[in-house]
Amino acid sequence: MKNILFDKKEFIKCVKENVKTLYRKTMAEASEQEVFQAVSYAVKDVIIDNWLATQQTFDKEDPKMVYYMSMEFLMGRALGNNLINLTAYQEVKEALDELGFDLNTIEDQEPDPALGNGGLGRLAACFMESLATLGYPAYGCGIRYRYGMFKQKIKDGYQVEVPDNWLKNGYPFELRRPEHSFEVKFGGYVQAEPAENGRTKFIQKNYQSVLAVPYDMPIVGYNNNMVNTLMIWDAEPMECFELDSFDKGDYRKAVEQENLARNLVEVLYPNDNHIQGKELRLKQQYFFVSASVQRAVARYKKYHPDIHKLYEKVTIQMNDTHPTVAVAELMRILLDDEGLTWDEAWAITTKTCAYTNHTIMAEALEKWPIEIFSRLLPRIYQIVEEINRRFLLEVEEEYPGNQYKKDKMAIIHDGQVKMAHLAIVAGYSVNGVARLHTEILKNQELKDFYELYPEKFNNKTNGITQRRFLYHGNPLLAEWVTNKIGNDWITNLSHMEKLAVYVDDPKAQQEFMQIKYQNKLRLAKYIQEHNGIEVDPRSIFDVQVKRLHEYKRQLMNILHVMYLYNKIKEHPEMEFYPRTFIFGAKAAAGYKNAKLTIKLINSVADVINNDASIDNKLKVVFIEDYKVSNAEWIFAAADVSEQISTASKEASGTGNMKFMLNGAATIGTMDGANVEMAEEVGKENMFIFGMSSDEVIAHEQNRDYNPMDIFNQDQEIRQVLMQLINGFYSGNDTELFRDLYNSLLNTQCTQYADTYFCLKDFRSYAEAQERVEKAYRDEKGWAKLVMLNVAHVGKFSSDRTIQEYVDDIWHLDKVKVTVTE
Ligand code: 26W
Repeated sequence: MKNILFDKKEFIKCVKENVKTLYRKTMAEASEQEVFQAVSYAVKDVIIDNWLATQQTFDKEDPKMVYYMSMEFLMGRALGNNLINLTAYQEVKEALDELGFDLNTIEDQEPDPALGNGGLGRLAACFMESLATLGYPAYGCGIRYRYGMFKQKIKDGYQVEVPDNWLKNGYPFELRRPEHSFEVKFGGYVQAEPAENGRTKFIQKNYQSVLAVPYDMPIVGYNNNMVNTLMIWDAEPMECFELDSFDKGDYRKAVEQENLARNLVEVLYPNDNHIQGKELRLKQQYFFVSASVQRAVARYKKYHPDIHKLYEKVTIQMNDTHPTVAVAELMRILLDDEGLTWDEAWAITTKTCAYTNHTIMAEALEKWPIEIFSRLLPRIYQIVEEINRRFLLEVEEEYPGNQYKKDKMAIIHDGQVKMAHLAIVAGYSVNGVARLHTEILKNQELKDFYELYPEKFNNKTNGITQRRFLYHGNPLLAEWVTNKIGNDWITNLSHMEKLAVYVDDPKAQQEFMQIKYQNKLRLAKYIQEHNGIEVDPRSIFDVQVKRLHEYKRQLMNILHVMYLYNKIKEHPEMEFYPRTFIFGAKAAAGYKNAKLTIKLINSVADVINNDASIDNKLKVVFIEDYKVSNAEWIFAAADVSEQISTASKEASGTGNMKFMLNGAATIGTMDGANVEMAEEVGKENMFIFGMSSDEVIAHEQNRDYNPMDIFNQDQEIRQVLMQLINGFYSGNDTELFRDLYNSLLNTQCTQYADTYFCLKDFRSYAEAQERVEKAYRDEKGWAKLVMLNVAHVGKFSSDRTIQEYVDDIWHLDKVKVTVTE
């Protein structure tokens, strides 16, 4: 099978052949899952040719590579996007039609590879796609979790977590590469021995080890023959050792090692923005980082004799602090395996590693107890100690006698290893993910480091890939855009600007809103099938989909719904444009208030959706199992995008950009990338409300906010809050939602009540929602507003973000791949 791109017949033949050899079946006998597998293998065949050609080009041209290290890659389904990027979607669709199958249904058979939690993991996936599309050589490095993000079921209004066995039918787009396996060592102790050159050798003894085996996944660039690689590591027991030690009678250790391998990659920690400090998580981190750094160094050494110039060909980007042990692992390899001096090794490492910060939430900052860290990684710990020792000398030099500074900035302090400090000290670049976020890092959170190393700090505002979130997710709008302005937007989103000439054109407005309506019908059908709730596609679809977290304020959203319901009940005559409030969110399994918020949303939905007296003016829907695949449909169908985090808390957000791209209007705070969206499209074309980040930070510092004042003064807010504890939404159970009530008002529960200022911002939010309704009633005005949003979305392509990383941090050259038959 050579080229499906232009040969439908060949493709059909290949699919039939695959069904036969894989399942010993004819097409008529094959299940949809089996057809999915057969089609995917046929597609992989095509990809492989390009993949080989890409590797050959790398071998020949010897370009610098970025190794993007991330605990999470939230890839979403591959089949549809691979077809789009191979520019074969239409042909394959037609081929499958001929075979009597619908491509959409076949795509639906693919499990969502959900090897990530939320924003950070999905960003990594967008970045991989943009790198390939722009023609930059890159490896993604991660973990092949057996179980990804849990599947969410809603039972009796509560979230229930169900394991996500994504590999159960086999995953056609991965390739096991045992020839690139590496050993990773844990525990034991370090022995210092004199070496021939008069130096000291450090040897890890009595350790346990596992074999890291990579699986490669192809990352297909758009229409350019480029195929980069995502390598995700599986852990296998070191078999030879097992037999040996059995012979030596050390059976227990052999079994332990086998268990280590099994447990290591078993499951993704489903926490977002909150660390638990679990030993197994540190093991996962060192496991994939050690294997990836070993592979990077091995690949470099294959072509280059001089290890001192590693940084000329290799750059490592650390996606948050999770892979920060990379710094010490690279030092270890350079010192212990390559025999370099400390200064030589440090000079290389500090030109190779760079760090991206994704959050300022205190509970997300990684700190490891020395006890765990040094026991698990004894040699790595020694190296970190030495990095810390030398760093503190540097601080002493800069701020003589200032012990306070040293305590604050130390990498190891108070019994803990602070990963962010390690990443900043050893990295040559530190970046935030939106302008406001980077400014907060420089002026507040990382102020001390910014003063010491101003040249390291820079901003890279996040972006998203339009190939997935418009072309694939919203084919109707994609086609419309192409008809209007041509298809340059696919690889250069700034071309969307050209739509500006249509925003006042009544025909274009009408077409645009008709497409939105079609997408709302598609989502309404999904909701009917999955939730059994009937929603009116003519109502305003007001959507908040993202991880559930108190700082994202889903609670404020649902409190506002409760408030609206009270108003409608009290004033049935009041004009009210029908609205459907749609939520989708997973809560970390141990996050109580987050889970209770899900229960509250579902309870409010129960009451409101079953109240015939309000004439279908309000509907509330909680979409079960929000994930990349249904996200694409949700963005396409949204009228209103809820981006309502407490200002200063959302580093960037990327959902905000996906909604904007699909023609939804944003109601939001001046937080994260919302600020830059407002700059691009104009504040008047968004619905901005709430305190600024400066105001929030001032209240936090002065501790002068008391939500009780609002409770006492605002009758309507008080009524809503009382409904949390008077059984109104809980079948008379006054205790069910008490914790939520307390989180808003009771100072005994948290350090201070209403930590995220839901009540403080409530009135401003409600008022902004009134503006939304008024704007929506003006059909032409609304069409213009959302079309302007689409026209000004250009900046938020991950292609732009990646180009900035390349220009300012990585300094890569583009590669051109040609495929010869
Ligand atoms: C250890 C637990 C843990 C897990 C994930 C801590 C922290 C994280 C991430 C840093 C959380 C995260 O996904 N942050 C999000 O990153 C996105 C991409 O940059 C931003 O758009 C979001 O604003 C930010 O919350």
